[in-house]
Amino acid sequence: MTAPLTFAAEVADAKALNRPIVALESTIITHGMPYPQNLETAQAVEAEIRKAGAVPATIAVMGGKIHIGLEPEELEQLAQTKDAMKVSRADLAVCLAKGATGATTVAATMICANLAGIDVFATGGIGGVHRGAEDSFDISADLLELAQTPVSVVAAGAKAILDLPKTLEVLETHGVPVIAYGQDAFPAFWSRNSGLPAPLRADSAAEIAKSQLARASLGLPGGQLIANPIPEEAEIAREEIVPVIEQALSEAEAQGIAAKAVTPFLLSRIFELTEGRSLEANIALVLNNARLAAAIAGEIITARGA
Ligand code: PSU
Ligand code: MN
Repeated sequence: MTAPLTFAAEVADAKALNRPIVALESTIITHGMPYPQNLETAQAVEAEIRKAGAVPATIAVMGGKIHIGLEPEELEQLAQTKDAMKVSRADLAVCLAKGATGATTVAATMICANLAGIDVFATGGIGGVHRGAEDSFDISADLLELAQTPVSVVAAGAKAILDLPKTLEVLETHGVPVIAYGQDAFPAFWSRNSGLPAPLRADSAAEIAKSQLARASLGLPGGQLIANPIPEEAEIAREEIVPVIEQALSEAEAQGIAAKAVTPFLLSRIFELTEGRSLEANIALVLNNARLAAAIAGEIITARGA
């Protein structure tokens, strides 16, 4: 049995013409942002990728198929689906078997992108090691996916709702290159600087493309995490965001929120508590990541042709 992939027309054309393609996840749409901003953001991100000379492929599971790229009406439908499954590596096959609608996380989107021959993926933030993981064992499958699936993921670092030092440690243990773009510090989503140094740094899309290809040539499995800092004008100061994060975390604990529900709960509380300010920043950083991902996808094609 081959993987049940179905390609949007635009993505099928791009593949046939060997044009750069950027994969996009869908959990950010169904579980990461409220409607209608989720739809507006998804559309804006796709437009940004086209403007940068690449083709967007938003990935989701619908009707027993993995969709590589959504037609405009499919995207609208997904953005309004209230009961979409949050699909990570563990859930993908079950979601397909059920014929359910599933929104793919970073981990599942990497798997699907790789099956579709797409090398680069843009998102907002990745999952990581949750605070208190020493008791809860809550470590996102995103980290282990980066260690085994050859896709470069462009994100704005990880949110400070996570334990960032432990997240970096787990990535290092599993041999995942964590590469800050254009600076030495590891960015922390809403803030450009987490206060932690990034293990690696790159200053051009071409260099990032070359290191992804070099990894493959060495027979090393896995991808790369490209940590792209939020644009300066969109940044939220740490003093402003840290107390909000602390409040959301203590509410989650008090309400006994666990497992897959933790990240969506924290995201929606932080949006409410900042009255949309966190959402604006979130949108700005995703657009910024889309631009860099498009450039990397273009450079990979150039490097392969050379
Ligand atoms: N972090 C964010 N926004 C998101 C997510 C994480 O800042 O939307 C989503 C992504 O889809 C990510 C997933 O892959 O949550 C991680 O969930 P978990 O921690 O349950 O693996
Ligand atoms: Mn988790």
